Amino acid sequence: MKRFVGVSLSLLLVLTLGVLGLAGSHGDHGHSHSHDVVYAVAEIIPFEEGGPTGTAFFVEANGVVYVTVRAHGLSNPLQGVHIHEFGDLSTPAASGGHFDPTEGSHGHPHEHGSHAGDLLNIEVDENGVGTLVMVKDDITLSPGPLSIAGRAIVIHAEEDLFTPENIGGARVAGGIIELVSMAY
Ligand SMILES: [Cu+2]
Repeated sequence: MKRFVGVSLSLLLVLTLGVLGLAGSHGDHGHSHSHDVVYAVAEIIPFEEGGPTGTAFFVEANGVVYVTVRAHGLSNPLQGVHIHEFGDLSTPAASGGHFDPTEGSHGHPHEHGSHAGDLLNIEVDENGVGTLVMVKDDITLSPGPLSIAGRAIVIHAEEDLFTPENIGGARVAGGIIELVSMAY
């Protein structure tokens, strides 16, 4: 299990750096703080034994947050994933509702603005391995009202249809989003 997490984290890093076309973007020494890159990781743990496990990797750069999730042990082709308000996974309900700093509505997109915590569904292959990659411009890792640091990422059992009634069913796994320092 530990090994899976390690391997998958390296994979996420490679994927994300590929998306960013990064490394080079650090070359701007002496420039403003807006060029700082911030990283966070969440180790995703099931609420019940035998449930899904995985890793979420977040990179804040260029004013957006790149989100990459890999998980295994998933059971449906599409399963809802959200950032929930509280970094408490002691019970499925403890993480509260969707992170919603702008008082939006659940959806993707939503005419009144979606919840900042609404992510895409994770796409699951026939082996139960899921991947979710997306870019968010309405959350941050750095401190502020939109920061998801210390909050929870939660995977649901079913597809999120982005309607108030169908947000993905039961909460099956989650992880707390923790800032990490990376040296390059
Ligand atoms: Cu949720």
